[in-house]
Amino acid sequence: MSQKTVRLTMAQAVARFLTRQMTVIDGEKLPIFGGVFAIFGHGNVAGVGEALYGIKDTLPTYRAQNEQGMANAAIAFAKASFRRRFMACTTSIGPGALNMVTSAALAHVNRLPVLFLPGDVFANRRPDPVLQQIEDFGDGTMTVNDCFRPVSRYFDRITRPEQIIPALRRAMQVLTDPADCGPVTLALCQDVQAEAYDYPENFFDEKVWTSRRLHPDADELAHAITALKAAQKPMIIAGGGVLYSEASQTLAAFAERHGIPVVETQAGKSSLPHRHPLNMGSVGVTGTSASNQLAEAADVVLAVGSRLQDFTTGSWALFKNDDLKIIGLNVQAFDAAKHEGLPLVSDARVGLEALSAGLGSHKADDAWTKKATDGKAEWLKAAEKAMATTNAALPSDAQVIGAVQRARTENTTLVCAAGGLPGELHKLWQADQPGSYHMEYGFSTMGYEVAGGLGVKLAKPGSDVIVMVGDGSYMMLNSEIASSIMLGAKITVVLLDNAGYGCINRLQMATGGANFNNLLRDTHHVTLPAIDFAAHAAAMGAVTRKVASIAELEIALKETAGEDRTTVIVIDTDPLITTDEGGHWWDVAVPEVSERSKVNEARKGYEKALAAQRIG
Ligand SMILES: Cc1ncc(C[n+]2csc(CCOP(=O)(O)OP(=O)(O)O)c2C)c(N)n1
Ligand SMILES: [Mg+2]
Repeated sequence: MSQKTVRLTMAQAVARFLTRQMTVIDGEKLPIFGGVFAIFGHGNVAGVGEALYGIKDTLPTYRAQNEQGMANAAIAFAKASFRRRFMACTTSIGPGALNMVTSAALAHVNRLPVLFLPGDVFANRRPDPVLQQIEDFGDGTMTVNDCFRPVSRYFDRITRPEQIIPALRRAMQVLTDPADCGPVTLALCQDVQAEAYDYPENFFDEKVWTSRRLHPDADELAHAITALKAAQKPMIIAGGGVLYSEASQTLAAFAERHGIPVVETQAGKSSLPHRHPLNMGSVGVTGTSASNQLAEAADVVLAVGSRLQDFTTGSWALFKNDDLKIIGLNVQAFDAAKHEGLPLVSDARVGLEALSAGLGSHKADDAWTKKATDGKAEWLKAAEKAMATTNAALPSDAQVIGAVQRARTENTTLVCAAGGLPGELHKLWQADQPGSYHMEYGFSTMGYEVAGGLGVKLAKPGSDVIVMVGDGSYMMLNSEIASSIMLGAKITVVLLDNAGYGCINRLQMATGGANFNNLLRDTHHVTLPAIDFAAHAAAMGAVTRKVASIAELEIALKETAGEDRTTVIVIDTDPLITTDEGGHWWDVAVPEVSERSKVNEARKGYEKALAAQRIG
């Protein structure tokens, strides 16, 4: 057999292969990789660096400031693209590679595709120990990149140039698989990156990837239809899978036709427009009163594209109906069968269509649907009150959210991840378009916000990206502000400075703890830091404002809307106030013995709450 070949280094083969992977979105053929984020060091500059230079006009390389930041931006790109497109990230060996491990876990938890290409030690081991090689005393094959194994859906180490052929094929299969997709790590040994091989030319043929839609199994479908027909009080949980399946319209039609109210998880928020009469809003620990009262009573819960994490299930104490049945409509069997769920392994859109066909004209009891719409009307009043403007010197997070909400356009995408804001936003943010609410709450990684905002902007250049972030998260990772300015990718950052880790301080108080080591004033210090966040962001080139009230915030949001540069607006907020209405208990273990009476009291309350938890 005489296969045509082309002589390339392994790194050149990787680069060329990436440029040949395509997809089709709304009838338009696009490269499936939106670009490569890169921070070079000795472990990748000569091999991968030279190869990326060769393709820079086809697949752009972006220089970031921090490997975790760039990886978060890449992951946000994939999330904002509903997993239809993704990015690659390359680093040197050692610290550069390890800086991406947290992001790998973030992508793993959130089931988001991203290709990591960390450099690795010399496969030939001749210069060992190379700079930044850790040297395991008992295992000659161990390198820092082994840390990626538990947080990658597919991990491989490339120690010969031809290994990249099956590895890249497998990488693409994982990245594009709706059930298995997540981070792929190909650790590229430094010497092998530079080694040449005669690659078959057809390895670089253009390949167009389409999104696979799994159809349900006939028996699983029949069981789910029977359960739904028998339901007196059915409810739908909309998870991230609804968005990734682009099933919003189908879900709306399903809810309307069968009179079933919908509640949304953090990842699933914006599945239905907030105005939709059957959208009850957020559910669980940070749920609306409307959603949670339905969840308490529900007998059949159709969980669509949800991992059912503890914030959704109120640590499994939310659902109080003894006859509760969960139908797990999910592409991933692992999720579909959780908590004795009736599995319905399927793409969300296809699954909902099949269920609807099977249900025919079956409709939930009118009284149940009315309970839902009444509950929503009541909730909306409470939400409006929480978000109303104020003259208070230190407004609440909810009041800031109100101002941002009033300034938003139909093009706004809201980005957030950690702190007190996710809970308040989950309850209060009024999302319209699918994907206009971008919350990383699978891993809730502090520092995701700014970098994530950049990734969203790269994925949706026409979108007005608003990042809401706490002072703590900002301090952890903010340097991709500089990248956003370099790339002309404007984001608006609203920074809420409550001088510390407000939400953890509140959690500490709720579990009987003393105020300790969360708010800056409760820390061991010689001087209390008074951080000038506006000056800090301005030093990176951002347009900045420090505002003293909600009224000033509204003006600043208006004034800076036309700026073409990343803008940071800072406002001081109260660390103690949150929206009381709605919400649910969350299982955070309280010490069983303590010398502090407050802890003992909290423990009593904790044990009582545990009694409501469903086991298994
Ligand atoms: C990387 C990381 N470290 C620690 C935590 C735990 N944690 C969650 S929220 C939080 C405090 C966030 O502070 P800030 O951003 O100021 O928001 P606030 O709670 O004040 O609203 C901490 C420490 C986390 N989620 N991520
Ligand atoms: Mg804070």
